[in-house]
Amino acid sequence: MENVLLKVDGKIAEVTINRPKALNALNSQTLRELGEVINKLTEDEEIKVVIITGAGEKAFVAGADITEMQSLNAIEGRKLARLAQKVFSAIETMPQIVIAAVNGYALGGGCELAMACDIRFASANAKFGQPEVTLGIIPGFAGTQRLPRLVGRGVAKELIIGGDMINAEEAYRINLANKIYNLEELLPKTREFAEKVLSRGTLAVSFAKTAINNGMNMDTESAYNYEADLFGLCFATEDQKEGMKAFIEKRKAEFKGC
Ligand code: DAK
Repeated sequence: MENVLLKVDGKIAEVTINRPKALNALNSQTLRELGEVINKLTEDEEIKVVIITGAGEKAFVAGADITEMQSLNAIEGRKLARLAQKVFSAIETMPQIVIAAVNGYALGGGCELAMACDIRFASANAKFGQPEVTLGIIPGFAGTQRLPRLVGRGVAKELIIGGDMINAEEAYRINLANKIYNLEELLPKTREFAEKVLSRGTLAVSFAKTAINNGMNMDTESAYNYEADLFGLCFATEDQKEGMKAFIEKRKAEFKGC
């Protein structure tokens, strides 16, 4: 693959969008490659955490590729949007925990990619934004849907309608970024968090992700029921038995992910 790099270290996979000359902008080839990598990782039961980042020190992803996009007709535009939406939904629903290490610009499709991840850690130089209206379009990779769910309707409208970029501090303040680190610390700290996730009951972690994602799209009573179902399912796992036994025996649990 040319534009997406995959590095696997034990149970952690690191996916790097690799078009630094175009600030890692997502053209259709990059989206297809990202889709292939995500599908492969989804099927890989050894992998428990996925980190997504951008190559270089300037950008996570500076958006969809404007050069490629400028000449699209309506049908081609729709096709591109469906391609990206499928890839981003696959990221959101994969059983592994996905962390975006936002190492610079996360604009347009880049901000939408970060929002499809479970958690966003940002470098101090990161900049977030949905500048689509400055190009005469609206966010089309689910930004109008994921942003209000993350930061609230009013702030999402301000960002999408105003089209301005915000810095990492502001992204942190509005809950778009979970944490801010110096650029050189971003990946080590992200890996540190990934290691922590690995030390937890991996099935429980995955169920928790599913409960939050699916429950947010249900009415509250159905969501409570759904949570109870998944809570019950935990008692069918070895991890639950080991976790509670270890607590009672005052030792650290050794989870097997089954
Ligand atoms: N696409 C293509 N190339 C890009 C790019 C992008 N999004 N962003 C940057 N580049 C390229 C620049 O053209 C430049 O290339 P060369 O001129 O060197 O060949 C190189 O990356 C370096 O960029 P700059 O020279 O501009 O670097 P600066 O530091 O001066 O500025 C910047 C950095 C991030 C502020 C600036 O590059 C910028 O404003 N970039 C555009 C950011 C942006 O507007 N992003 C949102 C894109 S719109 C759709 C659904 C969704 C979407 C689209 C369609 N469908 C329904 C079909 C999503 C849309 C978007 O994401």
